Amino acid sequence: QDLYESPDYYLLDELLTEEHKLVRSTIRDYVKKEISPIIEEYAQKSQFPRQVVKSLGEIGAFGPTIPVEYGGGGMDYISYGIIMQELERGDSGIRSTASVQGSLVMYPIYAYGSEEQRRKYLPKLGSGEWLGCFGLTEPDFGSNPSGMITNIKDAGDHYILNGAKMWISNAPFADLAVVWAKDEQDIIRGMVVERGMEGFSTPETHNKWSLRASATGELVFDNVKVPKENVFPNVQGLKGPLGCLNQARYGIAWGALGAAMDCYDTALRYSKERIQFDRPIGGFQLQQKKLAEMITEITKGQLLVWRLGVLKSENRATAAQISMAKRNSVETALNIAREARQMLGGMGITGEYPIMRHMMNLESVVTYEGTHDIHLLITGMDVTGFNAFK
Ligand code: TGC
Ligand code: FAD
Repeated sequence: QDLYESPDYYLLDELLTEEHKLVRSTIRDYVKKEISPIIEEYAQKSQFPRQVVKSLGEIGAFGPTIPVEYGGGGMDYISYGIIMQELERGDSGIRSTASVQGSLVMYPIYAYGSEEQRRKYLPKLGSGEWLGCFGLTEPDFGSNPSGMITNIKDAGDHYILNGAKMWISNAPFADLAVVWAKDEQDIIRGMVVERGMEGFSTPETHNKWSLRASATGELVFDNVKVPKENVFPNVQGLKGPLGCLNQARYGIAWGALGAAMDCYDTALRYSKERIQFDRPIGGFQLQQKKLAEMITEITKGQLLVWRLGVLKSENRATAAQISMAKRNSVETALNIAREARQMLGGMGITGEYPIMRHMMNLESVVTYEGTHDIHLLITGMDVTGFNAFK
């Protein structure tokens, strides 16, 4: 990894500012020193490296676009994308931890929360002192979160929360959860539920073959008393959680390309070193075809996310544009991971190389934050005007 440089076939570095490049080298250095040496072992053991929460906070990976006064980084969306790209070059699970904390926990508190909520939670989340999680998905409502049954009932100065969330990243170690639940008028409301509140538990989900270095769990609410001041005052309805997903999906669009770059880089190096039939396998046309297609798709993806980043920084990116980029980057990365794994032959299935880990991780990435098919239908709806969901 010492020599690592991200592929730049179309001289895209010329589109980046000095600040963008500084952000990239800072995160790249961090991944090289703190993530790459340990990640394979944690993934093999299926353990979350808890120590990264603090260090991710220290390097500014949490809430890069949130204003500095609230504990964020005050950066633009290209910087945010670059951070996600570099983290996911290390591991999708590490990027997940940062995505959830920044886009799904800090963002809603910042965008929908009261001033008191912002001041109370954001600095500690930004620094990594606290870890958060985001509860939208339920056992019976994944792609269609509007059907959720988790609910709150008014009880004077507090609400009583009941229900359960499933597949929640960071849940087992989270200090707090941003939870979406229906009120008595059937309106979706967002709130902060803190660890330690009576009736709130977070059992871990075991036996995953994917994102093994990221902790996943349930959120179970059994008559939890949630103070009214913990409910977000500034949003109601499904657009609340979906607005957070726009932030996280944008980061994934950059992040998945990071995983793709690592697979490509690994396969390219291997193809130059591995001798079969008395020559490097990179000299065979079929291997070159794979590499040529990989770098083509990475380059197309880079252009797409860069342009999306510009639009996002100007507050002009639509949800449908973000959806397209998430789907395209993850599909690109999955295809590249599968081809790259084959290029390494038997070595490709071992933990000596990162490709199989990326490949398995990406099976979650293509599913969460809206599955590949859901994103196809979002684009389909956008271009035809017909809603396939209703
Ligand atoms: P629909 O009737 O279309 O919309 C309801 C309201 O929401 C608004 N809206 C959006 N607002 C902001 N951003 C978006 N992307 C939005 N999409 C829709 C819409 O305008 C409407 O507003 P209003 O004011 O009219 O009420 O909703 P629907 O029930 O038909 O569902 C649409 C659908 C299927 C696209 C949506 O529900 C969806 O995206 N489903 C996928 C679910 C999903 O992505 N779940 C992710 C869970 S979190 C997660 O996976 C974290 S993994 C993190 C990690 O580890 O990195
Ligand atoms: P389902 O919705 O049951 O979908 C099953 C299949 O049906 C999919 O192929 C889907 O594309 C297809 N399908 C569904 N509806 C349609 C349709 N209308 N047309 C065509 N095909 C359709 N959620 C959170 O809230 N917070 C988290 O932090 C979080 N982290 C996660 C971490 C991991 C590791 C995983 C795997 C998931 C996580 N999720 C999280 C949940 C994730 O968002 C859901 O898994 C995802 O939205 C899909 O829901 P589902 O699994 O219930 O699949």
